[in-house]
Amino acid sequence: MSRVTSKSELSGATPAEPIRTGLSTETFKQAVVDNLMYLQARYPAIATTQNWYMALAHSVRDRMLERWVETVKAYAARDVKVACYFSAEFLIGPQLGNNLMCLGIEDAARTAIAELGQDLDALLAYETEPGLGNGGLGRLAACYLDSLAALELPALGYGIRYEFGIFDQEIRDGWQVEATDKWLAQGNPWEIARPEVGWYVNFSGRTERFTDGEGRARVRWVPGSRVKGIACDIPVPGYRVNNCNTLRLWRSEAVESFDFGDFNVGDYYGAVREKMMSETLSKVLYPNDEAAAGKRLRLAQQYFFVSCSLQDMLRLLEMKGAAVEQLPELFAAQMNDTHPALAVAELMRLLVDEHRLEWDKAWELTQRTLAYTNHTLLPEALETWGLPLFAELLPRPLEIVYEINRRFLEGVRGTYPGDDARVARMSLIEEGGEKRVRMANLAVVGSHSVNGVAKLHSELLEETVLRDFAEVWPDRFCNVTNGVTPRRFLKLGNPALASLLDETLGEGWIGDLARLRALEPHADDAGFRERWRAVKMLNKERLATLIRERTGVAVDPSALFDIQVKRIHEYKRQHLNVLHVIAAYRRLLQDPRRSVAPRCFVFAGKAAPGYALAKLIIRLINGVAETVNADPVVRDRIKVVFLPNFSVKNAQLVYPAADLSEQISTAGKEASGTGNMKFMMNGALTIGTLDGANVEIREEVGADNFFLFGLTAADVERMRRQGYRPGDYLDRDPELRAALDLIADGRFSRGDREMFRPLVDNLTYSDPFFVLADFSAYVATQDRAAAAWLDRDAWTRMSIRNVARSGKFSSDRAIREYARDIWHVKPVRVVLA
Ligand code: F58
Repeated sequence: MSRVTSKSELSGATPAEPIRTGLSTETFKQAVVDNLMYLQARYPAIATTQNWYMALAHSVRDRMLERWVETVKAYAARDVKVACYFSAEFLIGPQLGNNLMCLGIEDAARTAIAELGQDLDALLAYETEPGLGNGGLGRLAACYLDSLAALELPALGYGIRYEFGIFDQEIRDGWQVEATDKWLAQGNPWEIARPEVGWYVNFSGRTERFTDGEGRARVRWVPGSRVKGIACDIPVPGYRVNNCNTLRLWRSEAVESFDFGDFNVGDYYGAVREKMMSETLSKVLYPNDEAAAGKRLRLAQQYFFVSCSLQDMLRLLEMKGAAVEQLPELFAAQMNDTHPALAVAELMRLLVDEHRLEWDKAWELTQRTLAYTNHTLLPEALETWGLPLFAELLPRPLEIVYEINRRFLEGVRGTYPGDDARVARMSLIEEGGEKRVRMANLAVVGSHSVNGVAKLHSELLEETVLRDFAEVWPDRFCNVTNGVTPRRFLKLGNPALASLLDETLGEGWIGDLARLRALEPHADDAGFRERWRAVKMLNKERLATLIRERTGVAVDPSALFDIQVKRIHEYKRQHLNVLHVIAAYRRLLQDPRRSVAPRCFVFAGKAAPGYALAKLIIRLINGVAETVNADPVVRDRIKVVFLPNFSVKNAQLVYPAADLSEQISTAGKEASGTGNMKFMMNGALTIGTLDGANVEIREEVGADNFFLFGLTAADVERMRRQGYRPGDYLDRDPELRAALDLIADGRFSRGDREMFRPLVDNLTYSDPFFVLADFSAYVATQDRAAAAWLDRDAWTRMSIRNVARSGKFSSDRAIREYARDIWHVKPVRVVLA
């Protein structure tokens, strides 16, 4: 193969740029060709898309490495405090485009790739994303990593390197079918495995008390098995800064030496089995289910990643040359929900058993280091682990939980003598029936800070599930409203809007999203509104193409795009949306000449594989789509689409194309929502309930620019107490009755009257999420939205205003609050040599 060599390099006219870091087109081309050759033994004439993608990804990675290394050095300084984000999920999305954008080398790459006869967009589309999360919680973690790096804040993400991430969703005969996500099949160019950074994690076995050489009573954990965690690091470049943070994910591996005993006595297969079990630990991400199920492997995963991460933190502390007592001055660890809550017990174990600190000192350090973010109020989603399982898998951590609990409850009894009910509620152990460990209680007790993720959610937390704790420690509780990164969800996903903003506001707004407010006066400029609509149209055409490719359905980009994308769950009420679609369909059937603006209803989202009703809702959406899209009377006015396999990658195409954002959860159930923010930032108007961050979105944008409907959280609670009867609403509202009857009569299931019976019965007889109670208000508000859409200029003004007022929902704002109020970390500028 002949080397692509630049003329200047040959002539020696100018000093040659280093191939692995240079940014000129010639150098970049050479780098890509070198990476074809030296990583893959391929040459351009025979290279596949995979080969080109890998070669390009490695060329981009090479251009990040110096920043990465210098960042590690800068953060290793003795006086730099580092924030560690502990999360079982990081839904980071495709990396290539983001990294090109952060480094500011997209143009260089595009030109180089084009000159090599390839198309950058095709390579971007080719990339498989790491689906290492279920939904909002995992994506939030990824947005926060992005902001931490962009704000030059010293931070590390700690999590699990699942071999199989969230399942791939296929739709067959309208049903969701799950397929394994083989994201690593072609290799992952973004990670660097560090076999030299590994930690041992104990499981099972027993504990022993002994007296050490200094005469101190101590405990030793004699494990039944041990697993090794190997660090796999992924760089997290900050947008246009030198900081490049690290996402450190742990992969489990068998501990060779541990098996030797078996091996030596001839139990070779026993040793191999042990090895297989160890490697199973980080195999698969658990898809969220109706209830937090007592899965042994999941508990093992949680302990595994928490233990590796804490051991790693303590080692980094030592490398700073600091004493273990300085832990809270130099590290803050945020627990993303209760999945990492075992950190409370494990940090105590490491400090007491391994570092030989006194209990009280260790407890003080633990509490000052840890903080906890809650993401749900749903009682069934609060994690608990059965005691027998906990005791068998984690005997030493359980003893520590007991000791924490004993001391804690002693305090509670002191403050509230005789209040046994309170003690029972606050205990880390749930009694009655099978005993269980309550992870939220453990997290609250072991942290100095507890926050909810939107104002309303934080208030409800303090009034309901964590009320007793908020009463004892009011100062421990706070709110940090979620945010999303405008880099990925505005600039990368919506380049047309980003350029219009650059032109209108000047560059720099992306790092200071409050500056979007300056858009407001432009809403009065007819020419600007015209351009705004052109951007939206372009994005709708882009989504229409994707919809066509994935579903075969042709949608009209000039129709109102009404979109609901998120996990499928009863509380999120996709079925309320479907009922409105059916009502709109029926109205047209009854009055075919009725004039309505064409609307395209788009749905996407995965259902947990074990959540039958959620899967039935997907089936219903597809059934309605099949019927409506084929009906000659309505099909030019209503289209219904279920876009399969919602992911970060296709989300980036969805949000920019939306006119109307559906945020219709039962009030009091959605902790925050973050999709609502992504839609807003891309100029969609919201139809929604007073739930989660919707409340603050409405506050920012103003009541006139938000389609509000439905019961409040207080209404819902009151109705539940008084005994809610969904049948009353059916009797009162013929349109609702008719919509439900169409489902029951088999209109959307080719005449099959059984298929949707569980859903119809659920709504008719129990309706736990108040779908029927909110239906008429929802339909009336949808009618208001439809009327508003007809005045295109007024709609565009509202769209502009939504973007202008979206600054608050940048994850930069959220991260600044965490940094200032909870972690006390400060920016560190990274200087390149
Ligand atoms: C989500 N939780 C909340 N959990 O539902 C949403 O309101 C919020 O905006 C978001 O967190 C970020 O704060 C969520 O996504 C999960 O996916 C869990 C994963 C592990 C199993 C149980 C569900």
